[in-house]
Amino acid sequence: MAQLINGKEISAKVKESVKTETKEFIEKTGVVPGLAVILVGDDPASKIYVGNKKKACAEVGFNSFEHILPESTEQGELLDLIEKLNHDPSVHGILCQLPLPKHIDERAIINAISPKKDVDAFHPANVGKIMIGDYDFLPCTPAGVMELIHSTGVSVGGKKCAVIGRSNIVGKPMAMLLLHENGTVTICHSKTKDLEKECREADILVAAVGRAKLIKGDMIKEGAVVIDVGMNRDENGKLCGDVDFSEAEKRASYITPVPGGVGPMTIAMLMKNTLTAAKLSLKG
Ligand code: L34
Repeated sequence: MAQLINGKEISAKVKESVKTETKEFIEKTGVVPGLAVILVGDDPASKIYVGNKKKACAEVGFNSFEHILPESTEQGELLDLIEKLNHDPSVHGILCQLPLPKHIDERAIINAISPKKDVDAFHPANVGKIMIGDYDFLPCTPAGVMELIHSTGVSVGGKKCAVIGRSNIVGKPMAMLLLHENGTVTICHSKTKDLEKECREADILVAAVGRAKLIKGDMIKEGAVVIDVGMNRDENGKLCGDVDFSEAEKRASYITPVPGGVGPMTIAMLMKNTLTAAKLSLKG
């Protein structure tokens, strides 16, 4: 039976260390790190995630600035807000919760955020830096996954890693972070010929597709580390991941639950990035 990787507990430790460091930073500089979170529309899941981010800011001692805008918000209005936040000295991190309504060009919004305040690390300048391995921020979810893998004591070096999903937000940067730690990485996607085989060969499996219980128990290598990034609803409306947990835990050595796995880590890493952004702001 697999050992559970407790994302709640590990994220609490990360936040605790950010809190301690923040206190020292404020004492030394008088600057209180500030995070602006923009939410457009009323997607219920996004509301929960944004609410959790606001709560985490309070926990670690940051200022948080919430901008809740209606679904009908025009792209120009959103760009104006971002421009204002780019120039606001009390705001060190800017995050625009995705997905955005269809009439807004996500790429245009991401590109408008100052790379120094881009705590998601979605801006092309930051994506490029990550590719080279010389970066200020790592994207929150992949960085959180790396922390979860580290917590197991299993080293990535030389291991076969399969990343299922190739999004710009999770799959692609995830593969890059595993590569930085010398994993042999395969990225799988909807056109992959034999997903079962690719999964079964993986010592470390990261599922980030967004399809409930896509990864069955028999697709998992005996003793693999299984990280489930998925956030789906099952047939009963219950929160579940991309991995069929009850089957997978019989084969994996370590596995993350959903909820209580990757989700809380995403938020903890966002706190870490916001503190980094506040420090960067003093470097001019
Ligand atoms: N810009 N958009 C931007 N940055 C991000 O980093 C995100 N992401 C993803 C969606 N859009 C984004 C998040 O914040 C996913 N995500 C996220 C954040 C937090 C949680 C899940 C996803 C989370 O708190 N999950 C809880 C359960 C929450 C619930 O009850 O629904 C957990 O324990 O997994």
